[in-house]
Amino acid sequence: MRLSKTDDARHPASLDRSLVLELVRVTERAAIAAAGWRGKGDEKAADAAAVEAMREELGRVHISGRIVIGEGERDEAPMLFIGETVGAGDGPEVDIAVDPLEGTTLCAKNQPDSICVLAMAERGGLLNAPDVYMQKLAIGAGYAPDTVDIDASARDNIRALAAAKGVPVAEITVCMLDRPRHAPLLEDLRSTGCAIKLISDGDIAGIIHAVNTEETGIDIYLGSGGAPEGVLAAAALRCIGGQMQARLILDTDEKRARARRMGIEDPSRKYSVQELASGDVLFAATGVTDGSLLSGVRLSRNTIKTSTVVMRSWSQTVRWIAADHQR
Ligand code: VTB
Repeated sequence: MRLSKTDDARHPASLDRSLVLELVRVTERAAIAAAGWRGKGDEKAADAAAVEAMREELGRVHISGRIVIGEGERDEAPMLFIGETVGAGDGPEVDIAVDPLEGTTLCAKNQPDSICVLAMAERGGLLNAPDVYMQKLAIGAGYAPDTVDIDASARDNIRALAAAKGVPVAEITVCMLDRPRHAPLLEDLRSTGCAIKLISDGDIAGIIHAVNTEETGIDIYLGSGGAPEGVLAAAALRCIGGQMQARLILDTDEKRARARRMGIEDPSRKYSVQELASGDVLFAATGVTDGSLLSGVRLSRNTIKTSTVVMRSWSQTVRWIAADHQR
């Protein structure tokens, strides 16, 4: 992954850098637990295994953690619910966003790109997003800030991006979730002649790929997906660069009220990467099934191999960690 130093790096390094390795242990443990459920057709069991392992391993980390993005509200999730206190309780106060098993369906069907994800920030650093849809747009670093805009039509954005990149529109590749709700967006994009990579799940990886164009060939991520996944993707982008714009889709009174309870005053606010994840941020993801970002967990008779990426916003270091665990 190409590093792109940005001004972001110049905030104080408030999170102890040794936490980087602690986070790797957490997502590794979750991935190993979920791997036992690959291809078993049971999404709930796979998710529960990842949640339980992640929570247990987090309990060993010397932090006073608070879950701000998790498995849901306290009454609907037994563990890693929003507001839950996690960690050993003897360290810095941090906020944590988790997606213990991103792509539960992918895992249950043993399809590519199921990953375990966690981000950590200083207290107040992560948007407390309700579990609603979020409109998302992401492009790589190196474009002027006003090149594309979430409020412009997809067609205009693709044309502007192609012009800024200096290529014909036909050479622009968009990544988006393959969903019926995206039919109008798809039609608009098709009219431009651009290429579209449709993914069945996993838009955290989709957004990371969109800013990593040289390796993936993907120029832009567009469409709506989960808001929690949007905050996690922004945490990664704080570490690797790239632009993102997002807006919560609060289309009912109930959703607006829920967002208000979580501190969101303006329901139509447009968020930048920095507004989704600010200050010092760490991000870790371990592969469960083989994917375009990470290899999946390899179980053999004596060892378990895991593959993790861990990033730190302050230094913009991206580490790829291949681990052999003794069974
Ligand atoms: C995405 C994607 C997830 O949900 O956010 C998506 O990242 C959004 O919800 O992997 P819909 O499935 O309702 O479109 C997932 O696909 C599954 O949680």
